[in-house]
Amino acid sequence: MTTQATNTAQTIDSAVLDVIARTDPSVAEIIRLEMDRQEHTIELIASENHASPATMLAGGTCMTNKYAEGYPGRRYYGGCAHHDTVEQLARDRAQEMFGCKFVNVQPHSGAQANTAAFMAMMEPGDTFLSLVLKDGGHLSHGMFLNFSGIFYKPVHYALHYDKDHPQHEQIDYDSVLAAAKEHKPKMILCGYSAYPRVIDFAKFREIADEVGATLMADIAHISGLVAAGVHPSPFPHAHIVTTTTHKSLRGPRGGLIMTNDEDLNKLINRNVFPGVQGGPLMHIITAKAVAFGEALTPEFKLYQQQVVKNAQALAAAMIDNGFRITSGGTDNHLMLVDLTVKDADLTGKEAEKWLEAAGIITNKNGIPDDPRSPMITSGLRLGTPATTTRGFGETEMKQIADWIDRVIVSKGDEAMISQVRSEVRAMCVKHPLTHALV
Ligand code: DSN
Repeated sequence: MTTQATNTAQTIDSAVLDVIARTDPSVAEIIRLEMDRQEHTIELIASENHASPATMLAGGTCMTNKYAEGYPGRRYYGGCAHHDTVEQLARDRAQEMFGCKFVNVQPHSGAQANTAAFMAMMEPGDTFLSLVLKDGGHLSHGMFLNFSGIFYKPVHYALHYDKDHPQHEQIDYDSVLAAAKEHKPKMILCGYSAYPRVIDFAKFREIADEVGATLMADIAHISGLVAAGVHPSPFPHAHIVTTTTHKSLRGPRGGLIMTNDEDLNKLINRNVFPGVQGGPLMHIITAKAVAFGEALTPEFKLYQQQVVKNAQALAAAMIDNGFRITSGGTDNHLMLVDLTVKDADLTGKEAEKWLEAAGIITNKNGIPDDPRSPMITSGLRLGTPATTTRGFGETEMKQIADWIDRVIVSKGDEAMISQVRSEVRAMCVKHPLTHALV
């Protein structure tokens, strides 16, 4: 990366802030503080990333000024020619990226995508089978306060819980089959928010076929890995695939729904608009097109390979430091750290707070079968998409594991936090985001 490139990114950032500051210095200052936070802390939240300046800027253009309800060539408003072109481009790129026939690029988020997908596959009151939230599922996979638990009937499969079993804390496909046979769900859902292992989509499809269910894969977390061929694809196995666009895929905040089935595609389109959404966010669809273009490059494949190598290096270093990684390791971009083997009283809540003070951003997360509440937890979820974007490799992962260990073993000692904070800052300065992203 050249100095010229670094300067370009810094110039863009300060030019954008100057424009905002002329109208609204208060908001410009908030953005400046957040830029500084992102630049000088280590982001280990598995669902976050740093989108490129091109992606972020595309999302801040005049494309926001247009109502474009409908789809390319069939809109309810005039003046949509360029919105038709960009939406079609985003669709074409997403189809190429995931090797599928139909894509709806309009969902505002992953939860919106899942809502429309559920409506395309089921009637209210229908039963679906998913992984229970506490084992790594997602709110929109049947949590009782979410639309999915209010309007549909969730039943769940489990992970293996048997320390002596080679697949301890991994999906128990026998339990999936048994639950499918018992409950005869209309739909089976796979894809998770905190699951570190490869998902066997072919096996899920076999089970779905055996009970006459449709198969939905929510690949929100792993879609960047899937696009790069670093995790097996849910196609051709899943009938419907949903994802967010801002996690490992490194695009703007948003969602996608994909299928190979023409009839399902019609149902998906109708259920996104007018089913659950009005006017699409055309500026975000424009930014999605930019990010998908980036995801089709050879550099993106190398990036995703490094994301997995970094996760494996971080997991190994955490294990060396005496922590337990659930299921014994990771095949993807994330891991769950069981803090209790190191210290039975330690909670995810405390560890998250101490690490944030030291400039290492994580989230507390339940571990499989966690007796503690989701606001306390026995674990931390760590992920490597964002740190890999800024150019960290396996050496930095080992260093990060050592910092985490020092902060946690010190039980949040202020002097230790302050020491680690300054070392973290120095590493961030050595790997500037502005440098990495242009
Ligand atoms: N909130 C996201 C995550 O952190 O995994 C899931 O939507």
